[in-house]
Amino acid sequence: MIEKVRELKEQIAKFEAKTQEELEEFRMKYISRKSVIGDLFANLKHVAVEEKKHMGVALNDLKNSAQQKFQALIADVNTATSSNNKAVDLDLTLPPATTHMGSLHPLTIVRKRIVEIFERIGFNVIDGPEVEDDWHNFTALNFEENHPARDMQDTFFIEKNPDKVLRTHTSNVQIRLMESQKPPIRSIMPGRVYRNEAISARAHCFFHQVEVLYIDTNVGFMDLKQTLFHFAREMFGKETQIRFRPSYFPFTEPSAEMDITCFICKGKGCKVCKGTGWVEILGCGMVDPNVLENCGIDAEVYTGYAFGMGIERITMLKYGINDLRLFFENDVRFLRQFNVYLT
Ligand code: 2NL
Repeated sequence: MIEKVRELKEQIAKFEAKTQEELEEFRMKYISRKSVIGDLFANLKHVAVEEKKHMGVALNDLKNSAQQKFQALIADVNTATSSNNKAVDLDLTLPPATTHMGSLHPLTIVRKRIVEIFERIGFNVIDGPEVEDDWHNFTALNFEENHPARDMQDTFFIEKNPDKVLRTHTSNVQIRLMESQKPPIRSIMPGRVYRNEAISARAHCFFHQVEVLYIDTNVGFMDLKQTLFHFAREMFGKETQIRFRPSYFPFTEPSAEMDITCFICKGKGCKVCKGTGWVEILGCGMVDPNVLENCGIDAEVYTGYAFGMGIERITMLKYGINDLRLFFENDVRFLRQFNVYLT
């Protein structure tokens, strides 16, 4: 029997396994209850008393080496099978797996571009409150007492404080700036504004605006025109032409609306420009002297221009978006399309 134990020990030491099947073979042969070692343990009762102790020790030793070998074989088989797979799957010449990048919201892309254009020619960005008092949102801007914009139908009022409204334009920031800072002023104010409107494809209860203000001595309409011409060419391309149509705003005099040649059809006439070859992009004018005086700026010494544009409108034109609601629903199928920074 001791000879048998020695023989088995040798077999176990020599055993090699590369597959799960070979591993199972080892288990059946040397580990399981019905293995040869199990049989030897069963035979122990027939062994003579004086040899029993010696045999028991030898069998236990055999059992332990079988167990240890089994663990080692498990490790061997694992590395053998996984390194086989790796050798097949691993192609170091492949490009890395794509990671999903987030994208900027289209309104953010356009706002950043507009701001960048004006920062480059010396304008600084100013921010201000979205909940504003009547003075900074209406009165200082030369809105008449009974102007329709002051109506509940058009403006959101704060219930607990009838003097407070959700600003209807970013001009409140300009008023605060002119009240607190002497000219020259060259600033750009991007921000969210609110109007009490029913939500549709063409209107929403909030949207985004950029307004620009320039106050100094000797600022004239030609400065306004040249700045806007520069802006139009930077924003919509070098070939872009501009034209002005007379308009009216309470806070500017004279006032105008600016059109650019349609950048889709290059002025030939298409759906975007409704066949006219021109699209309206902003309102502008020379700051009304009353507004300057309201802010403590001497209108005999200083003049200025201002203009404002809706970011949604510019974005819709630029990307051919036909429904305002898409901007605010955060549908990833819509947002995902803007993972390129278009200029
Ligand atoms: C538009 C037109 C405009 C202004 C905004 C302005 C501000 C001050 C004084 C004078 Cl403090 N003007 N802003 C001027 C002309 C037009 O916006 O269509 N916006 C979407």
